Amino acid sequence: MVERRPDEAGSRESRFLRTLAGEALTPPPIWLMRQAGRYLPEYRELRARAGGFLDLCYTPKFATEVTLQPIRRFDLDAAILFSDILVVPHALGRDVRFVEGEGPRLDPMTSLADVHRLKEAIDLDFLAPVYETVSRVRAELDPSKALIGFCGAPYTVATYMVGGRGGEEQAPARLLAYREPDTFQALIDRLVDASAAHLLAQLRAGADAVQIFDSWSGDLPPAEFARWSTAPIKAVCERVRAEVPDAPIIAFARGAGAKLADFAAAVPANAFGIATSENLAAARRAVPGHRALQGAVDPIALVAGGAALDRAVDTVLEALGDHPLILNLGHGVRQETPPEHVAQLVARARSR
Ligand code: 1CP
Repeated sequence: MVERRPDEAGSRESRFLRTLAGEALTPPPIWLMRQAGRYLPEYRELRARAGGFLDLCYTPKFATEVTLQPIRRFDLDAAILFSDILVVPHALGRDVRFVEGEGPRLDPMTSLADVHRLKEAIDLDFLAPVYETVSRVRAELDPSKALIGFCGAPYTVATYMVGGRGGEEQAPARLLAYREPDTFQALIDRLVDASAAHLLAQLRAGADAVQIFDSWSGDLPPAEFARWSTAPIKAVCERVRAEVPDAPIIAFARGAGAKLADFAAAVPANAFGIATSENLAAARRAVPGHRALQGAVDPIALVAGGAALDRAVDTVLEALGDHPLILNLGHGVRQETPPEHVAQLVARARSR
């Protein structure tokens, strides 16, 4: 059992953590998925000095700095650890590379033998620099601001491990799940263990909350979604809560749509992420009670800026403003986003 600093949320008066505890605040706390990254000139400068993307992730001095850059610039309510969902397969012994201008590449896994070749348990020593980054960020961050740790959901991480890369509907993983469900289940089971251990290590190092990103499960038909997205995410939450009973958790099954109600009924998270394409009123009905919603400004409206961005912010605040809400995007900040537009989003949300 982990010791949590007793009056953590209260003493820090973190508006983000109060919202995860079920309070509806005006204005809502704000952070943005992919708030650190290439759209920021200070990120590009540091990235060039660090070498590769993984060097940046595994060098605490650099990763700490990159995590804090958007907080300094925009006064957001939460920082998210600068890392990637693919550090988990890396720490299970897979080869992970990031190809400049293209994205992640892994050696595709095709058989049960490949699953058996994974490390028995995630190598937390290998990821020690990540946890050191968490501790450094927490020490440097203002007490009123929260630090979010994260992992990819087992399904989304499995799609990269099986396909070797992102791509069209993540078809290789879906094909394996239909053809050899036992093989795919064995991989998912390994990832449930590894993801829970990785989230717990981040919480122990000082993360205030954790988010589970399921970026690709929204495409699945309902029965497959229940098996490969809902059940493993529920299992990860239960493993985490068995060790840290009050761990604040955000679950983001991007594009869950009409599947969100069943997902939220099964998954014991404090908040649910809402993608750009979702109907906000329906999302609100799907998550009853005091559990929070997080989203869902269109990242392309953030690129556009101006009156379109103001309208996009207002639409979310009008639909969800009296519900516990964490204002965010429906997906990550895009590289072509002018940084001033992030400042505009924050100002608009805080002016109401
Ligand atoms: O400089 C660069 O070239 C790196 C681009 C980059 C960045 C900034 C990648 C490669 N990852 C990240 C950071 C990252 N990734 C964070 C850090 C914190 C923040 O939000 O600011 C987080 C939370 C992620 C999570 C992540 N990685 C997801 C889930 C969320 C999502 O975007 O759907 C996924 C699917 C990945 C895989 C990945 N890593 C990087 C890229 C370009 C991708 C997507 C590849 C694809 O399109 O399939």
